[in-house]
Amino acid sequence: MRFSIRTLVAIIGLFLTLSSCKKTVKTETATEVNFVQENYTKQEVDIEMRDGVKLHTTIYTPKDTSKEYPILMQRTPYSSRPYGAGNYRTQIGPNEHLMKEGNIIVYQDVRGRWLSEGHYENMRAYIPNKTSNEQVDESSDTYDTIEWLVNNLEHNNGKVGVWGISYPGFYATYATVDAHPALKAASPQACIGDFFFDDFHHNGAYLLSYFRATSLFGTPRPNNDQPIDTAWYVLPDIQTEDQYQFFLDNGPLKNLNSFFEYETVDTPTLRPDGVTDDYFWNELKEHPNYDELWQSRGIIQHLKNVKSHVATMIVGGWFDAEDLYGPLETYKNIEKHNTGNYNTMVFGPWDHGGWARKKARNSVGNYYFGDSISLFYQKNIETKFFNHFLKGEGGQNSGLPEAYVFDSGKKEWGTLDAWPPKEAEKQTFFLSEDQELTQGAESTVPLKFVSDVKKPVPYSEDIKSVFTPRKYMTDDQRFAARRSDVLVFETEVLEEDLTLAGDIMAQLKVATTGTAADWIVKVIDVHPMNVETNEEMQDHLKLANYHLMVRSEVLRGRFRNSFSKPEPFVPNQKTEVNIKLQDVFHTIKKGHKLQVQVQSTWFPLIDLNPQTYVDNIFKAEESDFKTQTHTVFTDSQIEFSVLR
Ligand code: PG9
Repeated sequence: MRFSIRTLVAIIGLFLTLSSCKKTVKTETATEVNFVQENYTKQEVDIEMRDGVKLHTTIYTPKDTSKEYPILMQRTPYSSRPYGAGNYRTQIGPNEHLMKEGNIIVYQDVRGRWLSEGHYENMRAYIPNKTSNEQVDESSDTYDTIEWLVNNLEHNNGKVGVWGISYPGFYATYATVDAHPALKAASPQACIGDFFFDDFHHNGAYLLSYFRATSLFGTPRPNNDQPIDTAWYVLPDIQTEDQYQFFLDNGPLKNLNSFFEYETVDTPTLRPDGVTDDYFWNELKEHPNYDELWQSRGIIQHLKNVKSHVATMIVGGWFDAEDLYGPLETYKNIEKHNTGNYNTMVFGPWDHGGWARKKARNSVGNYYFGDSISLFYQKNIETKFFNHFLKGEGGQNSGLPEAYVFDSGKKEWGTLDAWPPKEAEKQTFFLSEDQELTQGAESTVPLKFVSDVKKPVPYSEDIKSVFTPRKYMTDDQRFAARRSDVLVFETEVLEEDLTLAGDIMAQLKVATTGTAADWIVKVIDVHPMNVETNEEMQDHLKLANYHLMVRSEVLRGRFRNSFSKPEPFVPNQKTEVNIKLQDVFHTIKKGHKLQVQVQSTWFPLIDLNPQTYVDNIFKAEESDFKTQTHTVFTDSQIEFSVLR
């Protein structure tokens, strides 16, 4: 039997999907005693929403029916599987404690995904002031689901909690909007806030490193969007582990369109006007600016009226490469717009979803933070939160602080009564000549570097094909510091601890010979030359002089004044570019140095800026990409929030 190349690629892609799919669900293995199957019954129901669409819902109920239980629900685009009466997950609920002590645990395929009916929309827009049953969104779907559960499930105590990490975290946030009265506790974790600042974009720069995840969210379901119990999408197979070289050789983004012409769905492949068969790729490439499509789908703007019967605990990781904007902005906006609500945050030294893992040694990439940090969180924070509001007396006295935040420099938990801390003060450093970071600016000197589009600055030294970026957030930055197209500024060896607590604002004064440029700022903790290396460290690296990236961010220069109205640079004109870097809680310890790096390419984490202004980079031509000379002036400064 001969397979066409395309079919072969599809088969390989399907294998990769199954093996690398981000949200694998642990199901029962022959030897493993399945606690869930031993102690829970499972039922699957299709719950009808107000517009008649049915959402597939899997319900695990404790076999011990001598008492009543709260309902803990996760709504997900990643499937409520395994499907079928005899198939059970081996882990259910937010953590093992809540699974073992007994709760009713519910998973639901969101509208348009897997076995649920309807059409999927990424980050479906909220409809305020609904006037008909045809006006539905994730808020109304959650409301209708909770209404059915509390009225139809035996042994439920009438109280509901929601939780979720990442996209499921977004649905948990959504549940708090026009919340059902039975909803008493919500824990959005690494929750997406807005796809223009989380995941697929950072301040308008497209994350090319997310390329392989596109088809998971944009491939139309076959048979005209019918419910399906197996993965219908194929992750693009670029057939190499060297993503840097692949994307550099690929050239302009428009050369990627061919990956999004699907033969497997009943629609023609490339339509005449260049529209591909992936509706999410079409949205990405047709909407390069922060326009109505993205604005309408951000959830942060709708957190102005969270009912006080919903307690919220927002969880995130300081080194989360995917969703950092979301959890921070979700916590801050609930706090800002809803006085009197129980709203708290937990931020630890984790990557994306790290707090849910059970590994004793907690590290991110090369960097070790300590033992059992996530296990401590699961037992003493997350379980305590849900039990207080779903089984206990509820109310403000949960025994938990407003902000449970881990200092990633001191490597210890802090419990604060506000975030950012009220006592934090602004401290400004200048990007000075001689690669110095100084407290004052003597003169204004232009520091120039050539930004070569044929040799962009790698975002990582690793040769690895990622589904989404992750490890780079704590990667060593010496490889970049030693490049001529990366400007480096650092303090002397600190004579006392410097605790950074809150956001960071880079106020750059720049110029370019071109008419377009990206600006990347990295904040780095330079370790002493004589420290012991930890076991997680890659062989070619040592902790001695390790340049730990503590925070990084990009701003696509065209959006410096507005994310909706992009502007070119005027060649060689000194221009202000302000970049907000997400919050940190990190002590640069005595004996370490604080370093700042500035660069203009970060490849292929983000796509390449042509460095000549075009309306839409997704449609740029090869000829638009030009090497330019950029300048950073030494009256540029970086403002930290510092806790004395
Ligand atoms: N926020 C993560 C993600 C979204 C979209 C594509 C890839 C990753 C997540 O849901 O894990």
